[in-house]
Amino acid sequence: MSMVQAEQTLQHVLAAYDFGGEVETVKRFGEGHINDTFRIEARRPDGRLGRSILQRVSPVAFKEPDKLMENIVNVTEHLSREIKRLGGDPTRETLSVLRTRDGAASVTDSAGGVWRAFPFVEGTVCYQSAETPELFAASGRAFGRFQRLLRDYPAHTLHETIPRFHDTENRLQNLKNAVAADSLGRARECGAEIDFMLAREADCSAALSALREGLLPLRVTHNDTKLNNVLMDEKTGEALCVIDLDTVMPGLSINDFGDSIRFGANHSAEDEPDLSKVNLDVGLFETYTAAFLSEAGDALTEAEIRYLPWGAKLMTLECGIRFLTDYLEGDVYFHTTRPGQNLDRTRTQCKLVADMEEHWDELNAIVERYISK
Ligand code: ADP
Ligand code: GN1
Ligand code: MG
Repeated sequence: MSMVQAEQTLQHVLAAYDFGGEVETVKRFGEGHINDTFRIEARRPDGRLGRSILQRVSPVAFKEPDKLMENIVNVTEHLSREIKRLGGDPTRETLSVLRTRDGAASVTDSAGGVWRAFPFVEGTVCYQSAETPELFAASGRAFGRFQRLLRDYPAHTLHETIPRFHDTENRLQNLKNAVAADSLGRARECGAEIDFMLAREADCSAALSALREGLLPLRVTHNDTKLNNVLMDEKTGEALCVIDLDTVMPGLSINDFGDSIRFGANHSAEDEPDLSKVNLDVGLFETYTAAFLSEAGDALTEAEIRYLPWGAKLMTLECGIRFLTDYLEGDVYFHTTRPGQNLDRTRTQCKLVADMEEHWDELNAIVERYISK
């Protein structure tokens, strides 16, 4: 799309909404890997600036955006009711979908792109790494609470917005296919990483087998529980609002726990090229476990708690598999800002998996302390 076309598209989308006044600025915003996110500033009649988030839903990731929006509307309405019932402030503690002038949950541009908007949650900060253990604990309470607030929501009524999203067995198969195709001739650069993943084929079935055997239940899960998918209160430092609800669907609670550990229980960026800086922090694992279970605890079964370390390892392994697949396929899924970024991301995940394996007994001993407490 040319710049002129892009500008026209944006104008068409902006016109569909009442942002509370005349739109003054539209700025790319945030560091998400998937959607195109903009911050809108509009001048209100009282002279103050009102802000909103406008996003184009990624067409690569999400094939059925209408169903995705139906999930988000229903889940945020449920969250809003629950938060109100508990005496909280739903305008800050959950996202809510901003309707178009026609009352729709999204607007489609002439190229078929689907856009939606949310009120900007003011007075919040979005962190890219767990700068302090307190911050990481706060995110654990937020995702634990998310799990608890949705415990009575009928999971089967949610659409699967990305089929087989955390189907690690299938993710490995996709990697094998990408290696076989090797469409860009990149496989020779990443032999060690490919071997690392293939050597863990049996692991890829650990949680799925437990699900098939009825040991782990299907729940309403977020499925993308990175620290940067929760907004922190600027004043109190407490986690306020869980965002990025595109992948809310039936899933495993251990994966929500695990993806947070993957991203946050270390002190390096996801794409850190210097692997000597990439280490699992067992203390942060413990911190997050305590925080997550303090909110989600009684909503989870003993088996779910026992499987939490598997959630951490599998989410990290799976994410590495996905980064590597995308690297081999030409970086078509995850946003990249430099060459080799998806390979660096793959390598950090391999290093973290190796660390988890090294500390496996310790991780299991930590979660064991929360069983029947
Ligand atoms: P992606 O799927 O691409 O990660 P997100 O929905 O997570 O997209 O949004 C990207 C970034 O935009 C977030 O990390 C956050 O910084 C910011 N953001 C999203 N929604 C809001 C909101 N309602 N209020 C304030 N910031 C937001
Ligand atoms: C993507 O959208 P974002 O940046 O929060 C991805 C997650 C990955 C993550 C890796 C819909 O998350 O699954 O774990 O990147 N989201 C989707 O950083 O694929
Ligand atoms: Mg995000």
